[in-house]
Amino acid sequence: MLIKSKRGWELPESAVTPEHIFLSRRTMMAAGAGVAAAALVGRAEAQAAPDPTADLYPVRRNETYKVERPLTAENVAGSYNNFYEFGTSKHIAHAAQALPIRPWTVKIDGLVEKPQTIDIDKLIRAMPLEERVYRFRCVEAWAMTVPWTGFPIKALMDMVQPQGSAKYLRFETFDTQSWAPGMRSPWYSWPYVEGLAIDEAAHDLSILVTGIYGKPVPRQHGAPLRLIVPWKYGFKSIKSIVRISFTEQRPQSFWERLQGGEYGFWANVNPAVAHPRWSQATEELIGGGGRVPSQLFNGYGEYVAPLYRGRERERLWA
Ligand SMILES: Nc1nc2c(c(=O)[nH]1)N[C@H]1C(S)=C(S)[C@@H](COP(=O)(O)O)O[C@H]1N2
Ligand SMILES: [Mo]
Repeated sequence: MLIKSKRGWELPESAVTPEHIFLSRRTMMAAGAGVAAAALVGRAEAQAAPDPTADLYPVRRNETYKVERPLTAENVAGSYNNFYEFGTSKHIAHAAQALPIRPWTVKIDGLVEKPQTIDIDKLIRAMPLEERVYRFRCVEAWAMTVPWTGFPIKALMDMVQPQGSAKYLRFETFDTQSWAPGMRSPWYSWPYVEGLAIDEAAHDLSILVTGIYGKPVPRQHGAPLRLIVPWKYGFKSIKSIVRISFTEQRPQSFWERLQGGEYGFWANVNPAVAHPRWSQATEELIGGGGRVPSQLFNGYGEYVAPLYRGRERERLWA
């Protein structure tokens, strides 16, 4: 159900938002004005500090995973975002500047030999950073091609040493904060949570991102640490992570909990399996690249299809 809006690649929000949420937004907007003033003050403070990891960029590009598409323009990718903590529109980049990204710690706990709470700068400097150009496909049928900087989750797993009983990783975003106005919405169950099976997480394509376009990742893209799993729909790629837990039980993710009929745990890209409300056969390249066919596993099937052998009875495709 795609309707042309002013910019051809933008979906009308009513097409991609569960209806009760779309309707409630009008009510929420009335409450939003007071927060804006407080957020302005926070934003000025947050922006003042230089990024303490800026000296690390740009880093060497790993050319293993080739992408045939041109890169999406940096300003296009950086101004068309999904980050519901800051609101349900695509234009949250300005509001997201209120996110304080230092000091920042990541708690790694659960079924690991070396649980720890690690300072973000210590973590970034300890990990093997590289640049990866990946296709990125949102479940809403838009796509971009972006040079991420990050490190394989496998490197973090080697640091904390998962126990044999660990079967899943559960990722969590920061919890409710006054400077994140979207979190005042009663429709969602915060914080944002996502999960991966441990073999998916250990795959070389799965990275924790610290940068983009050869610079530290900006707040609207999920600073200072976000997940990228390029063969899955974009909602799996959780932003601004504060906690990673190794679990035996499969975690329930944010969208799965809200709307399980439309968004499942595995969420692998498959053009042949339609979303209940729209086709996934094609995708719009944001920034004017036109509409192109979508690809099974977003084009990464040669690398990741083996992960799903023996899992055929699961609901693998979002
Ligand atoms: N914490 C958090 N992570 C999130 C989201 C969100 O709303 N909150 N949106 C997801 C969705 S639906 C997409 S498509 C991508 C968008 O990433 P980008 O804005 O960097 O392109 O972030 C994902 N990670
Ligand atoms: Mo998305």
